Amino acid sequence: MKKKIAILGSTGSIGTQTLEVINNNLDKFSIELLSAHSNIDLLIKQTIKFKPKTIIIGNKNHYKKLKMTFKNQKINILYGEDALNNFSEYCNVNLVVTGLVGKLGLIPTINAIKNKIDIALANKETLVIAGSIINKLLIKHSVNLYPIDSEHSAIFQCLIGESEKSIEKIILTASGGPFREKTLKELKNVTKVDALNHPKWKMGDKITIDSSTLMNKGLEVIEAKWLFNVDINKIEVVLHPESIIHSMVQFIDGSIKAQLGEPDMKIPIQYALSYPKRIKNNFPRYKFDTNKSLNFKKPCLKRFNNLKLALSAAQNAGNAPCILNASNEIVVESFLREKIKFLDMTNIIEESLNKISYIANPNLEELIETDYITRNFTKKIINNL
Ligand code: MN3
Repeated sequence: MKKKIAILGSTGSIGTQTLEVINNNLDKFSIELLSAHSNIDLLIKQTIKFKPKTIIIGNKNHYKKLKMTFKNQKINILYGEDALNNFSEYCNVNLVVTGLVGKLGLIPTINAIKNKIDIALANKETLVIAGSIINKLLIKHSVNLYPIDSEHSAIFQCLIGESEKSIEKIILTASGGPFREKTLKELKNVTKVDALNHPKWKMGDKITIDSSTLMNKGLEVIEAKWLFNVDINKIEVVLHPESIIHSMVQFIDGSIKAQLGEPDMKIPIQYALSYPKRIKNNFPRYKFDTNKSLNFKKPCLKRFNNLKLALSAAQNAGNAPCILNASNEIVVESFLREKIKFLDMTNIIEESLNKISYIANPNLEELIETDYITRNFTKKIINNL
């Protein structure tokens, strides 16, 4: 029987690569639902090719065109955030791939869990905001969540056959992004174009900016904490510019396992879809004879204050990671619109973390409220700059 799949964010970087994987394995997977924000032309192409029963477009302005395009066909066409949040009502699937960006992924993920749909998660912000709530729901509804993030897929693979109790340390590798070697002075004037030019990974704009500020690695530390149930103190970040080792686990006997490969998101995506099996593919292989060295270095928290802020938000827990994430989403958006400079981002996030009220054990409503207040607070700071 084919595994039935829904993809949220099908026109983004994760969505398109998921469809590439599925296109190579049409005997194993079928597409039941696709959602896209506003890239209607690509959504139409994907719909013609993969024949989902339901499609959701975020931007209402495109709804009419979709209706016209598929007017004589039995495709359920929906629009808006409500439809996305409740996507599970409109499909019968075994697994949902959430390739959504930012907080937008939170409610659809919660609804998927409540409807007993397994999750392949690329949307790390969901765990950053509400990891504790998500984990409780996963247990309550016996739902599996498989990481797509390459580092977390690596750790997941290293932990097969191991028990959580024997983990001594998780070692998250980081490419360091395009500004790894830049001084603080040089970072002052880097542009959006420089930041979007990632040396190793081709990804969406938001995560590429997060990689250039190392916020991405901070979010990934928090993501790892919830995925693998480990204390923040047991997670170490190591710069590894070649991005060949995708992450490692050190066990209590001193043994270290690593997962390696070419930096290609299709590998972790395919594994999340096929787990516990592996599927043969023709993706490029890592060649030890042409790649001479792998390098490692400690990240500089002075130059990359975002990583420090994320680690301390993770330590403080409660709604602190939610504040960190909400403020970060707004500053990244403003940096992309060239309203603020590179180093403004980290200063504004720090101010948000200092000023927004702390809640030790927030429920979902309090987290949504924190997110809302933080976004407004951050926008105000930016407008007053
Ligand atoms: Mn990653």
